[in-house]
Formats: sequence, structure tokens, C-alpha cells
Amino acid sequence: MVKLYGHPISNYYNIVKMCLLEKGVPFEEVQIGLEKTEALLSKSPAGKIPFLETDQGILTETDVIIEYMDVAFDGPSFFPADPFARARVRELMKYMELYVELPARRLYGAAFQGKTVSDEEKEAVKLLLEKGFAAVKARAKFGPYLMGKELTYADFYSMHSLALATRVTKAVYGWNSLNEMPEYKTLLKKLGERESSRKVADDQMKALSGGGA
Ligand SMILES: N[C@@H](CCC(=O)N[C@@H](CS)C(=O)NCC(=O)O)C(=O)O
Repeated sequence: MVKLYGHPISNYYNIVKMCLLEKGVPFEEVQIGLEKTEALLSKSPAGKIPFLETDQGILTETDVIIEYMDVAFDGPSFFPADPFARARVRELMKYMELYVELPARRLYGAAFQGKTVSDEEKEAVKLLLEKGFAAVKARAKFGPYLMGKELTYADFYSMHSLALATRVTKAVYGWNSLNEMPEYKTLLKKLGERESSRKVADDQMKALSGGGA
């Protein structure tokens, strides 16, 4: 059985966990922290979580793990069969990763831990986030799912990138970045009702309150 290493408070860990649950892949969770120990670096050279231990070795990077587990295991695929439509899903995941989650990450300390951040940094991140949300909006279809009629990995990805970044914009700027994408608010509610979402959210809540996953 594959082992998913990471921590239930990590958004990237939770993306992979949700995808594994949705596909119905049996997996074991192994909780590890972010301290850059030899043990961590020997498994995840960039020192990041999550990573997936398989019979053939360890895979890192959330999108890579998703691509792998989608084809390596039985169960439904949440990538469209059509190559162009599939690439569009990957494109949106990339937008959410690079242009929304990564800039928002610079403000997690300010948004969630009361850390101070300079006005320059806030302004710089805001410009990036405005562009990032606009790029997502330009591609999203909301039909009702992000990429159309079919539920895709982009939807699972969005819950722990787009939605999380919106918590940041609300906390730091008092800006609800979803106001420009009201359809996503409806979609987010729908996604949050899925069994996989509830399991991930429950485990995250337990971890945040010190109870472990
Ligand atoms: N590009 C990585 C990002 C993963 C990532 O940033 N994980 C965070 C936890 S949510 C982490 O490991 N942070 C530790 C660090 O950056 O040193 C992925 O797609 O999996």
C-alpha cells in the first residue's frame, strides 16, 4: 500500500489526500513535520511535503503525485479523456499553484499567525494575486465545476489553493477575492459537502487542535 507522508495542516498534503480518497486508492498516512532533518531530506530532497512512497520509490510534488496516482491505480480518473481538455485542467492547476497559492503563501504568517508584514510586501503580493485570480477566472467555466460539466482534479486542487488564498486576502486586505467569481462560492460549498472534503477538513481540524489526524 502506498504511504502518504506529510501533515494534515498542510494544504498540499490535503490536495493529494483528497485526490487519493476520491479515486479510492488505499493509502496509509505517515505524519511528519517540516523540520529539515536528514530523514526528511533523504526522502524529499527539496524538503517539502507531501510525498508518496510507492513500491518503486518516492515521488514528490503534488501535481506529479496526482498525475502518477491517476494512472497507476484503479478507480475513476478526474482528468478528462480528451488530451486538450486534460491539458486545460493541468493548466488551471498550474495557475492556482504558481499565480495564486505561491504569492498567497507569502502572507500566511500575517493572515494566520499574527505576524507583521511590510506594506511593500502586502502591495507586491496583492498585485500578483489580482493577476492570479484574474487568470483563473479567465479560464474557469463553472459548468458547474471549474472546467465544465465534469468534476476534475482542478476542483480538488482549488479547495486548498484558491479557497485558502481567499482566506488570506480577506484577513490581510479585507478583500474577498471571490467576489469577482461568485460562481466559485457556490462550487466551493458543493465541493465541501463531499465525503473526501469532510474527512480532510475533520483531520485538519483535529491536527490544529492538537489531536492528531
Ligand atoms: N511544490 C510543492 C509545494 C509543497 C509545499 O510547499 N509544502 C509545504 C507545506 S504546505 C512545505 O513543505 N513547506 C516547507 C518548506 O517550504 O520548506 C508541491 O506541489 O507539493
